[in-house]
Amino acid sequence: MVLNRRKFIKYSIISSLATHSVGFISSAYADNKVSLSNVNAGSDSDILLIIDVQNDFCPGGSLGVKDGDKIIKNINLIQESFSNIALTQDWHPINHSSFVTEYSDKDVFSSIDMPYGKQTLWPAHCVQGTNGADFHKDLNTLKANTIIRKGFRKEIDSYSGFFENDKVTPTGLEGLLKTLKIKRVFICGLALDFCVNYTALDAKSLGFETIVIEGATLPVDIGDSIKNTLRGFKNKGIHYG
Ligand code: VGL
Ligand code: ZN
Repeated sequence: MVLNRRKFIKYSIISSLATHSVGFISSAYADNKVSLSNVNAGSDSDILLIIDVQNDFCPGGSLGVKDGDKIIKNINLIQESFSNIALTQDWHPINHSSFVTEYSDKDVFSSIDMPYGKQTLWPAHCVQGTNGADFHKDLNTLKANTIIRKGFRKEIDSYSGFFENDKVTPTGLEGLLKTLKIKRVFICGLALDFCVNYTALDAKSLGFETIVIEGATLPVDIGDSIKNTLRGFKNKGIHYG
């Protein structure tokens, strides 16, 4: 029965990871904060998107997010409340054009002009079929409806779970959500300032109510990436808390 599957996300679950979130976020952007204690998440029109919880984005990985593995416990707890869950998996060919290793004269984290716009150059990461591309062993992957892979075309990167970085090549996630009659999209995972950010921006512009779960995401933190992400959430009406 639908009613029995609806559960409340207890704020205690979310706040248990507060020490791992980025300190200034809550005070600087207090007005778009949401208290998940009031959000009755988990109805059939809600989905939880778990972005890129893969070994290369966790400590020890080639693009490791500090404490990235510490959010996994929280993500697993949150999953218990949802009947719809989709995982994304960054899935690059070994010679992907976003890898700094493809260029002899470029620095890591510098950017280059691609036909679709500016592209940050990353250390090689999430190479198809490698351990770095696998989901972290602690992540519960059993409940997910589906796994969306992205970034598998050599010439184009993909941060968002919905569209590649050209903003037009779809991953298929939009179609899935529309078919499932999803209204609200809850987003967690790695990294807050890149793939979580672009997934949230696309979710919102596609018309979904969009909530990024603060206690279940962490940033890579390059330049002003965190500040820009949070400003964008605020400007676009993406809930963050
Ligand atoms: C990501 C950089 C490159 C992410 C993926 O998951 O945030 N960041 N590829
Ligand atoms: Zn990538």
